[in-house]
Amino acid sequence: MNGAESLLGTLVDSGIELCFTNPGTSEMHFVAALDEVDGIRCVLCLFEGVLTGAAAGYAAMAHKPASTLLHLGPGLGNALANIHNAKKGDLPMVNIVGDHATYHLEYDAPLTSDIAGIAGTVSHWVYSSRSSADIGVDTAEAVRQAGSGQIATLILPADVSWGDNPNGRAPGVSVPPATTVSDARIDEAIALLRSGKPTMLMIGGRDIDTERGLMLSRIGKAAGARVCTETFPARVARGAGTAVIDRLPYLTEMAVEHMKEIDNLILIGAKPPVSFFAYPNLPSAIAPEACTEFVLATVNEDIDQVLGALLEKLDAIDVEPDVHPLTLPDLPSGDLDVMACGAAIANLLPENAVVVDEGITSSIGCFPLTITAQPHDWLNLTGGAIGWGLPAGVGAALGAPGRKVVCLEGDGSAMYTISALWTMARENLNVTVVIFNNRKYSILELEFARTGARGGTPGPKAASTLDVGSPNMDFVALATGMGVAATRATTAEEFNQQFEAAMQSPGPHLIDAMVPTFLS
Ligand SMILES: Cc1ncc(C[n+]2csc(CCOP(=O)(O)OP(=O)(O)O)c2C)c(N)n1
Repeated sequence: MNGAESLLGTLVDSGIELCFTNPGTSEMHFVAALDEVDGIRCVLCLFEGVLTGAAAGYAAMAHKPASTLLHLGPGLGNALANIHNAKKGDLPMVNIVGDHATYHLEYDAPLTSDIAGIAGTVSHWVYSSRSSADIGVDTAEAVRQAGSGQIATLILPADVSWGDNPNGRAPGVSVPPATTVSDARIDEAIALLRSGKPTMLMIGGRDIDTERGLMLSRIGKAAGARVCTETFPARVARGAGTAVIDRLPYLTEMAVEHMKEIDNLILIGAKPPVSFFAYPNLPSAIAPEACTEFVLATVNEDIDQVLGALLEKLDAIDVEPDVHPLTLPDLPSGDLDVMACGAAIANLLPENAVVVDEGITSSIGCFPLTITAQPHDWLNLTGGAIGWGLPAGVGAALGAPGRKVVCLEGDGSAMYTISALWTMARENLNVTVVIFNNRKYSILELEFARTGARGGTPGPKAASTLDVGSPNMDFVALATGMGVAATRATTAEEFNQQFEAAMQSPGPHLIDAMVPTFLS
């Protein structure tokens, strides 16, 4: 057995079933090992940012990491933005980055670079394997480090990959359960809830599933506390039968307003809320200065245990949660705009769908309209780096087989990682992409005004940097050029018909929805 075979075998024995790849010469023995070691599916992506975005979407749905295969420092560099997004969402990933053979590094060949330095910016753990005999153990350690929410990057020199490994595979690793929260900490939270002061429970984390939401609603009602999710949790269950829970608004002004009466903020898997950006005259921290922020559970602690304990101690088990009914908006007619798309999506979304949200300004319209649709999961962009949505759609489809995935995409965001469409076609993934083709970086027009730059009004050069409509992008041509069936919708009736058809047939589809900007 060579090093690469030992590495792959150890991944398989640790429950890793997927490797998103974009290899080069230094990874050829790894690639060869894919045919020697059973149990791992390899999915080719044509740009490294696609494969790490796919790994993030997969982890959100599968509750475990995928592995990635990246080509030295430049391949890793291309992948960084979506590793960053996964890191901010506390989603696990095991990156394998090929390197030159150890003895070749001193020659400073063209692709030589500081891989560990690049990896360190987005990884919790980085290690360069030193010998073929140890690669199995190193791989097991990478999986252990990734656990349920960290980024582990293992550098694999070519000679470690091709050298003999007398030790074979290392024993597989299983992820330990989340850490339990002490009774003392739970009692402190209860004291805050009983303090008589206005208190908010804010939940976040990798997965706010239906059960967690319902528990939180009961607890909030029993304690007389407001309940809220963080602005962009990695995954949240929504739709009919899920609990009525506010989401902290994105805009700083609105978020501050949302929390201005709060004296105690109890955080469950959520971080203390902060403004997405700094703006002149707006605070960075969202909660009022005098508010007590209390971390009841971090994202890596046992959120179910904490919610269960609160339910019991507050006598909330029999409290009826506030639950969304099933209420579908009528199918729209006439001109096509974001609200019409949102109404059609809400009306036609199948039960158990997964919505990947990178619709940027267009999602402001679609989000509220879908809250009483059929039950579904909603994946958010956790790290703010756009170019995540289409890749995350790839990963979500692979991590949740049998479920329909709907990607809501801004036209600008889609272009960063447009080659994800090719992987959707090649793997025949059950993904419907809705492009909100508004021909603008619309959010940046708003942000320009909010920052107060140039008095809030862009000059012609500035305006040209926010306008992606010249030339217009033809997403039907782009998609069909990569093997994805695509149609263009210019009226609400066309959108209804195309979205319904896409919901009823498996495989990838793209709808190029010609809409005015939501903010116009
Ligand atoms: C990696 C990265 N580059 C640039 C940005 C800045 N940025 C934020 S939103 C945006 C444009 C989004 O445009 P689009 O997807 O068309 O959505 P719209 O604003 O029109 O709704 C840009 C460039 C970013 N967030 N991340």
